[in-house]
Amino acid sequence: MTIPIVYTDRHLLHNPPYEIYDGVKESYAEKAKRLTSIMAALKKNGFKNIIEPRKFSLELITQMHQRQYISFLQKRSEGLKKDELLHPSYFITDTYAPITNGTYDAAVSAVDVVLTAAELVQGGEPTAYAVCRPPGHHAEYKSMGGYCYFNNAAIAAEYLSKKGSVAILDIDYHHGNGTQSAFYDRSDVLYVSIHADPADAYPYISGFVDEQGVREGKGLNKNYPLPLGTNDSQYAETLNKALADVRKFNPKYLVVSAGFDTYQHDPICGFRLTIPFYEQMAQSIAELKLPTLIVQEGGYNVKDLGDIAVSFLKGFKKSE
Ligand code: OKP
Ligand code: ZN
Repeated sequence: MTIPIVYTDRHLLHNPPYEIYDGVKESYAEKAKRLTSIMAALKKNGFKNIIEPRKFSLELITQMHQRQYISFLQKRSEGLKKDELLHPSYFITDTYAPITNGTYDAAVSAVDVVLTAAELVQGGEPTAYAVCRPPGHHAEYKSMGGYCYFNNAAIAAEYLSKKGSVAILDIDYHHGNGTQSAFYDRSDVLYVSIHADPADAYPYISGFVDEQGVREGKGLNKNYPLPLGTNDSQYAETLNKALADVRKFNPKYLVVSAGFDTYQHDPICGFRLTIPFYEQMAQSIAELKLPTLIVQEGGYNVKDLGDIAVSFLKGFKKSE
């Protein structure tokens, strides 16, 4: 049996035509085709255990997001015509998370995907992969931003944390400000992130080394910013430090916020990781021998995204 892959095409409902960067309209990098690329490559490479998500109660979203925020997104989304785009004035941190008619439904579907995969891991599956979009790790308690609306990984980690402690390893190129803030004062959830130095890259205002958690969460937030141009061996060295943090915390579950925008040919990012390195990375993660939920975050090279995902999953298969 191969790794269960949870996927639904309801994400297609969200496909904004453009984003605004420094006042200029650009093509939207977080394209629906990203997941098409991943699913095609997985099927082609023998990952055939594909599962439709089941519907979860919306109450699980309210554990990580304010009710007014959730209903704002729903109402604004559903009030739009098919081709309308809204950059709201409230509940938003930047110009990279516009609302369209299908945004709310797609965002809810991503939560269903990640919770279905979390449930499998909780039920004894060693690894499950949630192929979801829109991504989540920039979404905070009451704000959307950076292509994110609901924080899929945080909602799943919260769900798993009811049964035991959780470590979140965020390997997306960008710092997951939303996930960090969700668990910043908690002792039962560790957040460890490797990302481009926020001095050079989005989200600019968080992801620095001195953000280490507060109160019961003190010491349980770890940021590893890396310079532009980081390559495989430099990344591997930092990954080992991050994995040592996870080992020391000794959690019951691991959630990996898996962004593939660290890839050398990503169109909007600046690291230099190669496709075979993702398998190596996954093997090191799998050596933790923890029940692991993989949550799709970023990754914008539509053409190569599928090959990266396949390489990554191969690293987990070896440990089965
Ligand atoms: C989301 B995830 C480029 C600027 C856009 C927004 C990045 C959001 C990344 N035109 N910056 O973490 O991959
Ligand atoms: Zn990213």
